[in-house]
Amino acid sequence: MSVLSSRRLFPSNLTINTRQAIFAAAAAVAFSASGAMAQNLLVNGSFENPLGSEWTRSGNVGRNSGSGLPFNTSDGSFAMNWNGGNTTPNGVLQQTFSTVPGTLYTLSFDFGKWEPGGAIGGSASLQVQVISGASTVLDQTVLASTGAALNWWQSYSFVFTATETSTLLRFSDQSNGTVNFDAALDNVSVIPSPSAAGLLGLAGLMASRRRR
Ligand SMILES: [Ca+2]
Ligand SMILES: [Ca+2]
Repeated sequence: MSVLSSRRLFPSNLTINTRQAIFAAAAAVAFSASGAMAQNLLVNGSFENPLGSEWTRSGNVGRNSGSGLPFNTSDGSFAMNWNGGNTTPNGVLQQTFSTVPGTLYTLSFDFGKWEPGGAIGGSASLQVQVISGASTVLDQTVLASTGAALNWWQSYSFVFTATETSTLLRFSDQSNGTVNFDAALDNVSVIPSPSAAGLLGLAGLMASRRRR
């Protein structure tokens, strides 16, 4: 929508504040509509279904029921448990999804540490890699908070730009211990990010309304 066409939406007898309110409401609707269309590109990202071929898994990482413990979930009834019991922290979990080269995406997930005996174990951490084709476009390691008997879930978000049509998301357990704690992962999503051009255009439109 151009500024010129948007002006025609407003009858001339409306006050400027009313026009601004209408425009802000329209912008909010546009934003929420775009959000509703942004579906998670990952399959079974909250681990609510038994793991099939969508996730490739190796090492000590398994799916746990929140109701059956050993820990609560951050979303739904199931989450992934890393280095369960006193097993070696060597789990790897990955999923491939389709991407559009040059497009910006947002990866979000919840990560936490379950330490029923208190902060007497090591550090729970997870390496997060996104590999688009042969290019590593995201490589981060997150460290869980400590000091709570149940998971202290924390939400993380990262953005990356895909370079190929097929992109791999990989989580690898980097915890420096295992006794007295496990690491936990839940609620993983990848969605296309609002384009920078679109956001700038909307910001400019809002600014032009405010100046009037
Ligand atoms: Ca879940
Ligand atoms: Ca453990």
